[in-house]
Amino acid sequence: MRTAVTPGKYPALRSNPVPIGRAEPIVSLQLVVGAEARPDGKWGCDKEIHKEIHKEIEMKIKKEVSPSSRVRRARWARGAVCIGAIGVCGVANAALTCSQLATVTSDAATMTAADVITPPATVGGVAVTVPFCRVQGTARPSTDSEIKFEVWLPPSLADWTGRMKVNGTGGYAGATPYARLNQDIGDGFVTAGSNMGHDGGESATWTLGHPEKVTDWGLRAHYYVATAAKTLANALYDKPVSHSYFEGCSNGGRQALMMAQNYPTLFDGIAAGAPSNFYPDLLMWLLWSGRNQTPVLGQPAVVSAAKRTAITQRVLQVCDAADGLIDGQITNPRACQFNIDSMGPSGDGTLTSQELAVAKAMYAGTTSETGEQRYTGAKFGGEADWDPNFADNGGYGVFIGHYVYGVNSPPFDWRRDINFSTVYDQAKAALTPITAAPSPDLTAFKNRGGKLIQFAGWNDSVVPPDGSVNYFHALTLFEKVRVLSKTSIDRIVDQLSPQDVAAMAAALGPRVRQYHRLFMLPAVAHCGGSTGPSSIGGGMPEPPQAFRDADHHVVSAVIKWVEEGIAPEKIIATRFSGTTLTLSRPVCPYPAQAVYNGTGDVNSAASFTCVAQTESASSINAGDIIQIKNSLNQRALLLPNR
Ligand SMILES: [Ca+2]
Repeated sequence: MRTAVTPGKYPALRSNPVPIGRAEPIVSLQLVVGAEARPDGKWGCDKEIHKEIHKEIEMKIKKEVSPSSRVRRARWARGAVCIGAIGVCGVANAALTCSQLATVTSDAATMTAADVITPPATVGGVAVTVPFCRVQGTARPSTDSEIKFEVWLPPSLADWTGRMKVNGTGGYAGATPYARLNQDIGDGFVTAGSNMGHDGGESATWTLGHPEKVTDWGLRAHYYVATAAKTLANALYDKPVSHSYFEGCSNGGRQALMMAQNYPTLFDGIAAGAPSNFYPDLLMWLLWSGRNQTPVLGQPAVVSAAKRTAITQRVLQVCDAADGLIDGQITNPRACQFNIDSMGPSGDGTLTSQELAVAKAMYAGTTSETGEQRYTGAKFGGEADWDPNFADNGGYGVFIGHYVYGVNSPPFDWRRDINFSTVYDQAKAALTPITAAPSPDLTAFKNRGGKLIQFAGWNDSVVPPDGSVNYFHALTLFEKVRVLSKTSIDRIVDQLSPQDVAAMAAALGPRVRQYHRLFMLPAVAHCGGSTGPSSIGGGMPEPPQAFRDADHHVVSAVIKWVEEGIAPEKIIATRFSGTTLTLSRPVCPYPAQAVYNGTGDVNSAASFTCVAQTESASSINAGDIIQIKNSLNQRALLLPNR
């Protein structure tokens, strides 16, 4: 079954399509200016002149709108911060009308329409409820790019909170998230979203022969969307955006971490849900779990839905009470010890040997043909939420065929051609530069006051939740090693032990929680679903408006953190039947856990308290160490901004 790709079968393996390490615009500018300024007229850089010019540039940069933005630095230096055909350069000095926004240009983007929308009206299939200015535009950072975006702006300065938000999208995107824009505009945001550079949806056919479109989707689309949104807001209100936010779940969560790592000046607050930030590894996990669960396309899954539910029920019998309350939730699945063999042929026979093997593969995580573990897997308790068809429905294998191997005929048949050794390595090498956001180096983001709320469901089998926990661990370890030499860091990472991880979580977790807080949701699947309370927004289900506050809603919480300096000590996750609240439960900054007070309604958050926990070395397994190393070893993967 584990057929390796025949050597040479797909010779069109792509070389790295992204010019990593190309000069930043400001660097190029300095060199050019320095060269032109040499008194002897010769081509080359005079060191002293270069220094003087550098100083002058830096002084002028400080007066720019976003002084920390390298992109704006370069644009200022080119004299190119202009607003459209009316020729307003630099900071806008006169507010434009909505319709005049059609004349605005921003970095690589032009506007295609700008209209006042007045309800009742339907936009993108969504019935809008408040008047606003709708701007449509297209960004083309490459000749093959077509990033179609929308920016919705409150009609007047008085209606605007001063906030801007860009909304990420899951999967392969391909459509503007209109419902999210509609909610945001009602909440007074300047709000934006895009197709991320293609209209192809989940089929992945749009990727074949279009590496620039893949780069738009994977890396840079939101840079242009955010830049356009800021420029438009400035033009409409004659006032810059006060605070910028980003939210997204799944691939939107990956984009969220991509923003924090690679575009640290764009956003002040970020909500990152179930992030697929170890993207190439995640892609391989989806194929691993897909092929194990459904080895033959079109045939039923090996482990039926009824059997998956039976496993979860058995796991709950063993692990539900460990948190002090039998309620169908396992507060910390990492502490759950369950012997799946007890359900196999050597146990009570609930599972056949084939079914048992699939369950074990899901828990084990991606494993190479020689038995080397490569990525973590699903947690105990989430079996009923396993999705045997996710890989087929998402076009992930097709993506590898198209992008990594550049083939359509013969097609890359992922069930037949995938392996978790060479293909894994080739796909990771090709995809990392434009899709992965693994670096724990958030220095630039946190130094300018950025705040990041990360969250995930423990029952998520699409993006294994250990990835979020281990990114937190990588952040704590990076706090320890950040000042050391590369050689020293490499040695520490190479020798990393569970004891190191646990020790740093205890010692430096508080420092990380000054800018990053992780909330793990029990009995919640991928960006929602399952039986637990999951309405926290940010790409998870949105609670009703009355619950859209900093206590219940991650985006509202990150806003409060940024604007008032008050960090969330808990998020009260909610669950509704229609509009009726049926369940609420606090989730706590990891590794703290919500503990039942012993009295009171178990369905009410008021009956629970966040209690600090100590991360135990025994809960950190080999797969965790792989992920943490994966993050730390890619600490320098801070890509060119554009
Ligand atoms: Ca429980």
